[in-house]
Amino acid sequence: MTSTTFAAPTDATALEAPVARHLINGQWLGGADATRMNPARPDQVAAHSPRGGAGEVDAAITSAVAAQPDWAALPAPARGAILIAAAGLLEEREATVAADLVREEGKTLAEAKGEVKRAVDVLRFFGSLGWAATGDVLPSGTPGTTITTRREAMGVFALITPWNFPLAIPAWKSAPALISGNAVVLKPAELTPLSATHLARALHDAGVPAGIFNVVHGKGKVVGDALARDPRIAGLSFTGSTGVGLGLQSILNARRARVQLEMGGKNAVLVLDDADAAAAAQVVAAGAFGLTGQACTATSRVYVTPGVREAFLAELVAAAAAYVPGDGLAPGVRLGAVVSADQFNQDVAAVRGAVERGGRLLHGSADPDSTDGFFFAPVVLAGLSDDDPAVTEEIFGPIVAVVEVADFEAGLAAVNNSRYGLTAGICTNSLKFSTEFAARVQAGVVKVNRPTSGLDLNVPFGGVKDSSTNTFREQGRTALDFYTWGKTVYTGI
Ligand code: UN1
Repeated sequence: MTSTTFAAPTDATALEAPVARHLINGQWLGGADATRMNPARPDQVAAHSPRGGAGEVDAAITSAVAAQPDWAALPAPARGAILIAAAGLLEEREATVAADLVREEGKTLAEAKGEVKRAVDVLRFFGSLGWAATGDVLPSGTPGTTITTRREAMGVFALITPWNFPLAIPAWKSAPALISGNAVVLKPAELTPLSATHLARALHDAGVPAGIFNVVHGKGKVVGDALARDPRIAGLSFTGSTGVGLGLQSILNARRARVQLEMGGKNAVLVLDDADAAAAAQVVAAGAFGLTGQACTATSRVYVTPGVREAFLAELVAAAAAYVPGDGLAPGVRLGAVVSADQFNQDVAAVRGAVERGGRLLHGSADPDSTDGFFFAPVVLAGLSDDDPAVTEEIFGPIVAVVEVADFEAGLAAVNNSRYGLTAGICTNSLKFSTEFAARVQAGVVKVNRPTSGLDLNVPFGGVKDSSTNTFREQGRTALDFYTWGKTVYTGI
């Protein structure tokens, strides 16, 4: 099965799936060293990709360092026009890009198309910021003096991105870096090499100069580590697990380079007595089971007060039944495959452990069959204690634990009793409780009567506690702060 090939590799015609390539100094390079199987079709190859090493990282950074000053010297609207042209190319290629994304990641076609649209919108949003003001004019206490602030490119940024949004996350890190005049070296997740290559191809075809946008595929421990340790990298933005993120942070901090981390979550929703039980169940199901629960913003804990508990659980079980798992490319499938055997086994182990500790399985199974693909029906667990690992630890699957709490105060305390603080939700019709919740919850994103996952691209995103570096936010105009340094200019005339 061949849908797309990148460059014109001599060996690719013999291969049965698309081939991802490194993009280094404007050249498509690398062989088919790694094979990615489709998580929904265990016998189908989804992609081939090269495995880079220190040599590829060095070549990419060297070309980025050489090309960056000319890129930064271009007028910002000219850089923006290239990003906007790349958005158009990605949009034209939507059918291929979305299908490749489904085959390599497992999510549904509707979710993949949504992700392509998001990447397109991100490129257009940051492209249009080429025309926007990037500083202020301020008064000075000294007569005859004006103060202006500027934001300037910093050089070369390393981006390390996960498999769960393999197109949108590379886009929302690259676009603010590029519009600000930086060069980029992207290391995408090894499980999903095609989506990042589609982004690279759109940027390359739209006219991003050689060396300004580079992709090096390969293992995190090899490519990611080499990027983090290279002193020519001005900063590194990472989305992935908390363990890996904290390791990268210590490398970057040692040489005082800039670092932005988006890591784990254990996002909770508090459902109060006054909520509409059916609407709350839809909100929780979308947050917990959408994207197969494989989002760091996914809902995985629910605290519910006694008056609505029974009705909410019945509605949640009914809502879960509508998330039929299967091949994301098949019609009617609402729950895509789990990304890999490792993740599938972790999900199974988490559910089995919870059941062994006395958890009641209200929907789903502790023994799913993965012979025909990593399909995992949504799991609703009840009867667990507050400190059960299924209630406190990130699982990253379509699994939600429901715990009863006495009232709003107890619920808020339970939501905040976590090492993580990415997103948090409340379902209520009370202005008083929703306002109190938004003010007192320890999370970077708060959703009232809306799923914890799903973000608008024009507003800041990031978490607190172990979810994030708590410094620079992603997305929206705020994203530019990470990729630029500030300068304050006093002018006397
Ligand atoms: C979303 O909820 O739409 O990796 C995006 C993640 C987050 C992005 C979530 N950084 O899941």
